[in-house]
Amino acid sequence: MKALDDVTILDFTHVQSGPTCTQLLAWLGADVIKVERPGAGDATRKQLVDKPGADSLYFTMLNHNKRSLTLNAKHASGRQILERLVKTCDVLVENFAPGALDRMGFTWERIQELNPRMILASVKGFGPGPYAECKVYENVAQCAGGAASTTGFRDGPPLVTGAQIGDSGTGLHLALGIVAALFQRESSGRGQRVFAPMQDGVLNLCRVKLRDQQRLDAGPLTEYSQYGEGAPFGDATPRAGNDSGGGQPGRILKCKGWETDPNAYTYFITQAAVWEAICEVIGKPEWKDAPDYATPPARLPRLNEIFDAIEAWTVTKTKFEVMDICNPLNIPVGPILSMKELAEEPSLRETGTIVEVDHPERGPYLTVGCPIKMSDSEVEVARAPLLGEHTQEVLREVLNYSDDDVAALIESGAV
Ligand code: CAO
Repeated sequence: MKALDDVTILDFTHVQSGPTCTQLLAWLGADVIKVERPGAGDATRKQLVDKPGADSLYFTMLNHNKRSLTLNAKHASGRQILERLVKTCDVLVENFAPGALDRMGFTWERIQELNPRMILASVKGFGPGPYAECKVYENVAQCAGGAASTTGFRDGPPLVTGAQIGDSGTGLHLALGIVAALFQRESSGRGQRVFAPMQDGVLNLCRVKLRDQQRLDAGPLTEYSQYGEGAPFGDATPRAGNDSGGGQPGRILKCKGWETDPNAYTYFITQAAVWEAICEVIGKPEWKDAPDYATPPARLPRLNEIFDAIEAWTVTKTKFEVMDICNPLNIPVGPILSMKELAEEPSLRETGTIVEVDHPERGPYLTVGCPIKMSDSEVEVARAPLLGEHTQEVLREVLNYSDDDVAALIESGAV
């Protein structure tokens, strides 16, 4: 048994945002039928290719546990097949450019005529408004959603982050909307539209920065390093470097080996409740009671000095030694882990968060498995499908086409 057994998804997604969503639904047990253009497929199959001739990691790592059906949506017979799939499936997920699905003949009105229980779930770059018609990729969403203006250092340009909050983040939002719509359909009997704009998803993840925007009205943001540095605040939430963003100040600090290892760093949080333990560990016991250091408000203007003193200690230890010493004292710290270290971490292999998958074209590769663990709906990560691998199977099994029908459809170029 899987959580989404008996749910069939017509997966009209491509690149990253939509595929992230449908991959999650597949891991939760849905039958995901990915529709791809004959001969080409999802453009990511052949992007960032590392093994000539094989599907890329870009594609394979976003499309596990799906079936691939090739179908030309602009061919009359292809459109008929799509109509039959709309009648049969529970959810249509798409992240085409604005208007593309309508141009294929599948407006929301038409979809409802074909199947009133159908849930139509879409990702677009922007919601209604001046940019509704724009095509959008990850970094555009990060910039338009407020992440870039608040990431980086005060004296440097805006920065994008490696976490794909625009694509994968929006895919997550969409998946939640789909599951909620499936739940609501149980009582209403009706499908509905689920819409997740990437700008909105990024802004949702930057919620604390809009919090700070409003706090600026009440004066400088005292937990930001720039407050202690005496730099004036402007009229918008500034970039805060590696400041913690919460009520407990934190920084990234050097550890032993930083001169040669770009990831020999730790995140260190000066949790108020364990201030005395921090003072002991870093060899500053006199700071426990000194009026300039003993309370969180007294420390705020001197965070640079305090973190310099902590770093003078962390730099004598490896990032893992810092963990080993601080964790028993309830001092929150975290090593900066590289992708290499994560890929090799045994505990992540054991929980299925890092999985090795075999692929007929590529051989074995690593992927990130399902990050949601459910006690009654276990996930087995299956390799991504080859282009059109399941075309005949889907036509026969899901739509009951005969062998002769399937042969004629292949001959016509519709699939
Ligand atoms: N059969 C026939 N035609 C098909 C087809 C199929 N199976 N699958 C796709 N097509 C057609 C579409 O109908 C569309 O045709 P028209 O423009 O003539 O209507 C065409 O292929 C291209 O679709 P597209 O505009 O979505 O693709 P693109 O590569 O030009 O743009 C992207 C890509 C991602 C910028 C755009 O899809 C987009 O903005 N999507 C919404 C936002 C989003 O999800 N972005 C995240 C992507 S990951 O970074």
